[in-house]
Amino acid sequence: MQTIFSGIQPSGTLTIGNYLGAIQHFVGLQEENNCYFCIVDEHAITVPQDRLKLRHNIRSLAALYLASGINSEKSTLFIQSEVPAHTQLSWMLQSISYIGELERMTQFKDKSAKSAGKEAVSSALLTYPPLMASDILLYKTDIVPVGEDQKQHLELTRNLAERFNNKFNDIFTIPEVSIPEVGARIMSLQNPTKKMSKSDENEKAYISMLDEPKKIEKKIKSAVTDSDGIVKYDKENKAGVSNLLTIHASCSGESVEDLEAKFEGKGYGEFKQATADAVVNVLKPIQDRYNELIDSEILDDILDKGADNASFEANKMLKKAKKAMGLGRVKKKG
Ligand code: ATP
Ligand code: LTN
Repeated sequence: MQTIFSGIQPSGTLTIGNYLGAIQHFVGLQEENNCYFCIVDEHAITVPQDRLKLRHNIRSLAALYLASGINSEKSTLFIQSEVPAHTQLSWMLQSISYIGELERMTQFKDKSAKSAGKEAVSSALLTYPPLMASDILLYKTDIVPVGEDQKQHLELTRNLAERFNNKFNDIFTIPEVSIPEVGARIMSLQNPTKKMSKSDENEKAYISMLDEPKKIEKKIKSAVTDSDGIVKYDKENKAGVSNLLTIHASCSGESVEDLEAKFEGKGYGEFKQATADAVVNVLKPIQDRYNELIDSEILDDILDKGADNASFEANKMLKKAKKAMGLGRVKKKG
């Protein structure tokens, strides 16, 4: 049995990208492994958040994890800020992180470029990766399932773990990254060279997991494609159509080649309609379960239990790390 850890930020309502690139794969992993799934709210505040919206998004993300098939009997589902060991270990890992390596992170560069100059970028955006490393390392994680965009953060996590182990004591497991073959990088519907993101300011760029069927249809119909009218996978020259093919294939279970054959000689109208139907088919049952869970006490019970279980495990590793670094004291006896 292996230990799996992954996290999602409550920075908006999850998109079909988060589902296909991440959650969908988490569900299958629960059967054979020891899984931790985290709502990383402390990562979300590395960019400004409205407090009421953040509160709502945290609860909503918990309900979406469960509605998508995360089973609290098999996995630990918890909120990062409810387990203080994460920020505690993160401080210690910051002390062995170099500013240069943190500044090289693509996510830092992209997100800080969006803000108006360095003054408006929080220092937490820069120290985001050591917090992510601490999420992972606290649980002796073997495998981290994520979308493609997180590969660089995982490499840094491995480097930090090795650096710590070499410098102090060999306590951390070096985690492996796991990236799905299809769906690892769902692109924006409005700009198919950019990844679909739940915090995109243009609502038409993403499909939210809670969008109503009509809205999904509308967004897919207005997705940017090209003018040659051929349904064919060609990421370089037909990024929009290729992205829709990936979404369609991941949702319906058909292969991209089968879909190309099925829509040969047919226009984008028919293809887009079928893509919307495939997405709705996947999301509708999830939305129904979500509505039952969102205001229930069951959700609170699951999150309480998750935080207790995670704290118990995380505190053991935190203690080891403090000891390895020489923090605190050893009590005198007698
Ligand atoms: P934000 O836009 O707020 O930075 P995000 O939409 O990129 O957020 P995260 O919370 O950072 O989402 O990511 C949660 C998980 O979903 C991660 O494993 C990430 O790799 C995956 N993921 C995010 N966007 C996509 C995407 N467009 N395609 C595939 N996987 C994705
Ligand atoms: N940085 C990730 C979210 C995240 C995460 C983690 C993923 C925070 N901690 C630990 C895997 C494991 C993101 O932006 N998607």
